[in-house]
Amino acid sequence: MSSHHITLTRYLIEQQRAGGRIHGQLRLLIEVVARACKTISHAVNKGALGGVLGSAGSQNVQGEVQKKLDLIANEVLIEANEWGGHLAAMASEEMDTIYTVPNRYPQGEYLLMFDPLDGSSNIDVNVSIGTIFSVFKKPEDHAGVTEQDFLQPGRNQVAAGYCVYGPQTTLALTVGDGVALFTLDREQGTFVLTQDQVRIPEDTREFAINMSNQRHWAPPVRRYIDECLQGRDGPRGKDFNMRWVASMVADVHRILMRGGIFMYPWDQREPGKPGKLRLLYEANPMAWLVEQAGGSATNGCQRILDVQPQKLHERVAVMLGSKNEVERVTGYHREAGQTQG
Ligand code: AHM
Ligand code: MG
Repeated sequence: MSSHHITLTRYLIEQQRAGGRIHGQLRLLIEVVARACKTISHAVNKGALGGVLGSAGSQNVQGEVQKKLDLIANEVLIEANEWGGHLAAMASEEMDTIYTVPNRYPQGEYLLMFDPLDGSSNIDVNVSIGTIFSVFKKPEDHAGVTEQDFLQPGRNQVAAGYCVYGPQTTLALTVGDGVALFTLDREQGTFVLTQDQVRIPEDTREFAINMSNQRHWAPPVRRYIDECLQGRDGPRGKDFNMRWVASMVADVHRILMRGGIFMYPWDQREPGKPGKLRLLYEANPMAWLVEQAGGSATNGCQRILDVQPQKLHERVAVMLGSKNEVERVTGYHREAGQTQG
C-alpha cells in the first residue's frame, strides 16, 4: 500500500504492535490531540469569518496578552482530552496552574503539556501558527497528581509533536522512533502519513534568529552570528541565508524539512530570564523532535532534554537544528566559559 494511505491511526497501531513501542492509552491520547488540532485548524482557517481574530482582553500568567484563538485552542485541547480516561492532568502555556482531570472522569497515567497556539503575534496577520505538545508519564510513587509531577527532564517524554497551521496543516510526531509527518486531508478529515524518518542535514547555510535583539546578546551568540554574516569572506568561508517567521512551529518545521539552526538565546533585556521560550511547552517537545531527526538542541551549555525544570512556566535559551551548527555555537559558549544557559 502506498504511504498515501497510511493514516495516523494506522501508523499508531503499527507503532503499538512493533514491540509495544506505545501503549493503547498513549495511542488514544495522541489521536485525541490530533483531533483537537483538526478543530483548531478549522477555526484558524475561518479567521475573520469565524470571529476568532483579535485580542481576548486578558493576560496569561507570564504577562502576555492573550488572543481569542489562544483561548479557543486551549479550550479545545482541554475539552477533547479531559474525559477519555488516558490523562491524569494537563498544563498549558495559557493556564496559571495544572488542570487535573475532574473527578467525574477516570484518571489515566499520562501528563499532557501544550502551547495551544504558538506564534500568537502571527494570528491576526495570516502567517503560519501552530500547536505544540509533549507527553510524560506520571511518576508512579504516589496517588493523585501535583505540579511537581510535571517537573521532569525532557528526556522522559513518551510522545511529542506539533501541528503547523500553514498553507497545509501538518502534524509532526515522535514516539521515540524517528519523526513522522502527517498532512491533513481535508476531504477525508484524516491525517495521512506523508513523510517518515525525517532527517535534518548536519550542515546548513541558514539561520533563524530575531536580529533586532542583536545588541542584547551574549558574546558567544554575537560571535556565531557575526561569523555567519561575514559569509564567504569570513572564517566560515560560505554565505548564509536568514529566515525568521516568529512562529517557532514554522521555523522548526522548515528546519526539519531542509535543515538550519534556530536560536532564541538569553539576552540582557531581561537578564533574570534565561530566554523567551518555555521549557515544558516549547523547548522540550521541539528538542526531542529535532534529536529524533538527527539534529541537536541545547541552551548553549547543556542538552535541552537534560535540563531539570524547577517550575511549570520555566523559560530557557534555545539553540536547535542542524547538528554541526548547534555544536559550533554550543562550543563558543564553552570557550567563553559560560556554563549556564
Ligand atoms: P508565543 O508562544 O506567545 O506565541 O511566543 C513564542 C513565539 C515563538 O513561536 C517565536 O519563535 C517567538 O515567540 C518569536 O518571538 P519574537 O516576537 O521576539 O521574535
Ligand atoms: Mg509559544
